[in-house]
Amino acid sequence: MTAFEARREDFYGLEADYPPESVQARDMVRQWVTDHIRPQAGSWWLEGRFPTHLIEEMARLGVFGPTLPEVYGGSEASALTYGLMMQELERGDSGLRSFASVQSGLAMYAIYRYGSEEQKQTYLPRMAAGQVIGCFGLTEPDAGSDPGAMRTTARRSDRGFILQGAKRWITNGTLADVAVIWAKDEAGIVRGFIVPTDTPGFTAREIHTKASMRMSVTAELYMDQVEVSPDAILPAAEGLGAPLGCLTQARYGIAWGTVGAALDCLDTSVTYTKSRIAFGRPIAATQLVQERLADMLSEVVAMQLRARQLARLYETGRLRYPQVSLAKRDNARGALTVARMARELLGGNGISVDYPPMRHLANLETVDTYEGTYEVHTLILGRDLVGENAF
Ligand code: TGC
Ligand code: FAD
Repeated sequence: MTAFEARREDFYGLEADYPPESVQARDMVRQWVTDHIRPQAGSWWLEGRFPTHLIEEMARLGVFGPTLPEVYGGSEASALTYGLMMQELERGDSGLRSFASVQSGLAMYAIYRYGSEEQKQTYLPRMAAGQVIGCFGLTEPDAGSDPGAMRTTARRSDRGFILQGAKRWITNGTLADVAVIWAKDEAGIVRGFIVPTDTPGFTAREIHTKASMRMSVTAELYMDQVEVSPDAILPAAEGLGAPLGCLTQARYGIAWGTVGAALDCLDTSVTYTKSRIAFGRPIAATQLVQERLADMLSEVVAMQLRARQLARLYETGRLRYPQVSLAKRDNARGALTVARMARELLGGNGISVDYPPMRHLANLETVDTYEGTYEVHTLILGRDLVGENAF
């Protein structure tokens, strides 16, 4: 890395406080993404294909459940290390980070936080190894921002529980071996279930119409009288707070991941504008282009500071979910702003997947929406400020 590159990557010198193991994990993931993802990302994105052949390599990098105890296949990594891993995956493509976020922050975390000891031992080590893929079914066709309005039901049967309903926009839905499904019981209380996706009555159908997040598999799930055994229920999950607790983990990963997408856009813009000649000189030597680059840097630094402080709060047990909402909301929006500026600076080339900004820009439209839209996080912050629920 040249001195110029190092400066824009870490303009405020945050890395000086990073422990060596965090830097090492970040660099390892970054190198892997450079070697295995970047060269193909544009074509996989156009084809609408997730590189499933790389799942086991991702597992070897340790990006699935890294913060979990070793006994469950984790490496007891810090929140900072986890964040930096997500940053490097999303530098490659938001779909790659999404795959890891859903596997780790949503599916594995749900089992770790709300599962029985037997469920943890059965699933977590194999999920960390990439041998079992998970998905997380909360959103429904008619319940997205307001998951409390879900219609999927779980009623007791002689042999366990019967699930009935549909989920929509489920990342990894057709790749998953197990789905963590959220459903209301007879009393209307939200419960979580680990559902093997080969259970009779369970169908996953891929959504092929996406113009965003194309390197990620997204699906609809249908459950028609799906009967699961009594030990499929997550015993410690009772009420909407349980799935929302999982969202806090994934939103934390997004706060970091978006920094990676923004850094990639900034890097691409600097390199491109230094070599692109117009009116007899590099466009980087014009004032308007430099202003644009400075604006991008300013946004990136603000995003990095939010993510870094979030890691500190997490590691010291002081993290409150509205703080995560602020970082998710503003980092997703910040990355979108940076990607849009990068796309403009690349002119006509900016709309081609031969360069990353348009791909990041399109992906970030999803990132801005999923895990709580900009408006939802605004209202979470409003409620935190004034104590009034305005949803
Ligand atoms: P509300 O009354 O606010 O909350 C019910 C209970 O849950 C608690 N809680 C949370 N706990 C932990 N983390 C959070 N983020 C929490 N948010 C709320 C809350 O304290 C309460 O506990 P208790 O003990 O008092 O009962 O419930 P509400 O129905 O008013 O919900 C409001 C709202 C809008 C905040 C919530 O429903 C929401 O966050 N909506 C957005 C839905 C969303 O983000 N869906 C994401 C689906 S998953 C996904 O998109 C995966 S993308 C793939 C990837 O990550 O890459
Ligand atoms: P809606 O809730 O219908 O919102 C539509 C618009 O109305 C938004 O702009 C919203 O901000 C606004 N709005 C809603 N309520 C209010 C209000 N009170 N005040 C002001 N504005 C409001 N979900 C999962 O469960 N698992 C997954 O793995 C998953 N992966 C996803 C992958 C992709 C590619 C996408 C696109 C989505 C994914 N989601 C997943 C779903 C995602 O979380 C939802 O799309 C998101 O929460 C928004 O819900 P919705 O699409 O139903 O929009």
